[in-house]
Amino acid sequence: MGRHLVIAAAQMGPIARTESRAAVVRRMIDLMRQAKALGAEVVAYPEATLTAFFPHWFTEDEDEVDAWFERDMPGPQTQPLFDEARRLGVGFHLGYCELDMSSGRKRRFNTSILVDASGRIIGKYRKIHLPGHSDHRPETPFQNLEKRYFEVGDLGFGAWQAWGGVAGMIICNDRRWPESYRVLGLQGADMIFCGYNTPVHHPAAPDHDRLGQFHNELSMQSGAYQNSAWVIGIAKAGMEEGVDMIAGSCIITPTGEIAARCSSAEDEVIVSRCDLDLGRSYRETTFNFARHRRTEHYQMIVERTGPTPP
Ligand code: ING
Repeated sequence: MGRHLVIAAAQMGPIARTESRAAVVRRMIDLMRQAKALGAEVVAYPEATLTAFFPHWFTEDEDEVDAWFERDMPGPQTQPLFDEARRLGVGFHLGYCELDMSSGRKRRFNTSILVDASGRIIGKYRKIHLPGHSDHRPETPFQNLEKRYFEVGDLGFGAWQAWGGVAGMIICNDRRWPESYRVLGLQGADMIFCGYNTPVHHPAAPDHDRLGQFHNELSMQSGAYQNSAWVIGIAKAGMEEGVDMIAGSCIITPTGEIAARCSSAEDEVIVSRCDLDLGRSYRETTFNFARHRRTEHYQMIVERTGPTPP
């Protein structure tokens, strides 16, 4: 009898700048109930689930920026989500914007957590690959100011024993970098959760737009296959404050196949009964790191800064 876990991806449609946390949490609870009714044991929400994706616009008003962040998790506005999860007996993944004061100064991170059915936070991750720019670019149709509003994550890529397996997290742009998955694969991750807010249009490279959904799936399918892990990609989707974002939330098997995919750009739940042993034959053969990886040789290549001179 394999280790099975029913995982749901709870895709969120657009969140308005003026939408209250309470209203968003009500939407999230509705999705959690739908997922539970479909047999879900774990419900995964997107990156920065609680608010509109504010890095898409510029502000210098520090109080306005701080209003997009959570000082406590759970806090008064997110406690109802934790309470409902406990009532339903489900665990969840949550992406949110974290304001941390523990070091005596204000630090802001693009963060995600794993929470078990009792409401205990199993693990926390802070986004490492921050795309975009820190300067205001008024000439572009929208901004991506993650480098302005967030610090680079300082927790590395962690993996934790959870739900009968090993779970890890990456966030959005992290999914485009193979290292993100590999560091988790080296820790034996069976499942990797990845929320994202991805505009259809890429102002810096508009010719990439037509391949946005393809690159989304290519990145996550590759990461899943090359590290023998389930990858759960969860979008904040649709036209949000004038920025159209891709949907395509999906649950990907360790073989690299898409087991379930959302069909809308709205609030939508998909579920998959995940066999956590499905990656075993790959980890023991094709991707047997101990037998086949040769990091000592990689190190030599990495030290080179360009092609071998003639
Ligand atoms: N968003 C986008 C992402 O990596 C992006 C930014 C889009 C970068 C397309 C490169 C190409 O999906 C976030 N929030 O990282």
